Amino acid sequence: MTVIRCSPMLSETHTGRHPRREWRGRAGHRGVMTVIWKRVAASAAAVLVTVVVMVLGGTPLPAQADPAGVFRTLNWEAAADRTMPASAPPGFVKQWVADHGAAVVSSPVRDGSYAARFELDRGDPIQSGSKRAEISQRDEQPLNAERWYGFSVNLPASWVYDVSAEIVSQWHQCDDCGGGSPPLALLTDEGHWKVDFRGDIIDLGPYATGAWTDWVVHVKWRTDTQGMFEVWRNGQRVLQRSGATHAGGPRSPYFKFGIYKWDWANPDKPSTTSQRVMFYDSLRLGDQRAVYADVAPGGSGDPSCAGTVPVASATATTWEAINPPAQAIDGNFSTRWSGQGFGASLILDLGSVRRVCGTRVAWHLGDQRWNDYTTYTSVDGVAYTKAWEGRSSGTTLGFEQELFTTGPRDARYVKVSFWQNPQNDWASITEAAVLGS
Ligand SMILES: [Ca+2]
Ligand SMILES: [Ca+2]
Repeated sequence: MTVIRCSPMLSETHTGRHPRREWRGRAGHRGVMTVIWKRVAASAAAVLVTVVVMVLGGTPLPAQADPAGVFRTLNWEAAADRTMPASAPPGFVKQWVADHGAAVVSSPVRDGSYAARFELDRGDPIQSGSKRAEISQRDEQPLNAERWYGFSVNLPASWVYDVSAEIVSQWHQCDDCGGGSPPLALLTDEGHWKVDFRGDIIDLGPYATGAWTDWVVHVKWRTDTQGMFEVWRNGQRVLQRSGATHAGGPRSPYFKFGIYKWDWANPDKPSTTSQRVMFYDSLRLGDQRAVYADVAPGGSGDPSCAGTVPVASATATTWEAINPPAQAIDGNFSTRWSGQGFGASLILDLGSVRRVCGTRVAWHLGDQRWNDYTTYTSVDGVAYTKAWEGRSSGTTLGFEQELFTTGPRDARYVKVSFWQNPQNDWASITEAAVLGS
């Protein structure tokens, strides 16, 4: 790894663009007083700005994971969403013809009292050029969107093996983006779950019928190397890719779900079934502020990774006096731990050995700069084992959740080690939490 070492800053407390210049070339008492006065004035200005923002309705940062990152929940529990078969729920587009195409049912359900039922018959009329019974997002997704999609699918016993495939969720390129197959799709084919990622068919193994299968898909829609996507099935991450996630266009792909069986539009295509029925529930759509647990069906996902584990205390390998490690676990996103240098580490003590599966870390200035870091765990506080490594997004002040690459493990201590950011050599974490059970 190439480490970019920037000019060290004396402190992160004052975030002037070139703080060292304030200190240099100002010899003597008068110069120091000028500096102090400027800093007092800057602090007062910052407080004033904060007060003005709050008075004008600016929302202080949340004390917990930001539920505002979920911009749409569709689980058919709200009466206004029980619109089928006449129309799609508010904000979505209807893509079925026959009345049996989409309906609201009370059994089976993944959550609450209602779910959606989709039915596609081989003899159904053509809809949008093929055989489908789908609910679609509008084709108005912003360019370079980061999105979380959580949903649950129930394939009944009638979902028998067929040589002809079906898509049950797809991410469709924008309508003026050149056509072709969708860049990402979840499908059933020959008795297996499969993901089609830009023509690469990834087999996820046999599907189960008569049960809910929970899915979480996280995508950074990009046409350059900054893209990525990852997929969880029933709480376990089963797929992760990085790089471009779609071919281009003025907008990001839009989400569709239901049943799409293109072979049925061609009478010459072999298929041994004539009807498909499936159930769908617990859809949550999140943006870049969301984390896994915000959209996971049932709000849980992996039962061993159901929520945050209380942190008993925090320490660090280094810190500046006014930003001690305890401020990384005080529930306040406006206070932080700041430690200087390559490898500066925050250590969270859970008080006893727990089953842990990931971290949530919120970075100071996290919406302006990324941070490279590694997460380690330890049972005894002496021997640490790497659990995850990577880079924060640089796009949010809220929590960013990362699940351990190797899955849940037992640990009492979780260490977050900072390596670099593009601005300076300070590790500054406003809040950190541990996921587990
Ligand atoms: Ca429901
Ligand atoms: Ca804090």
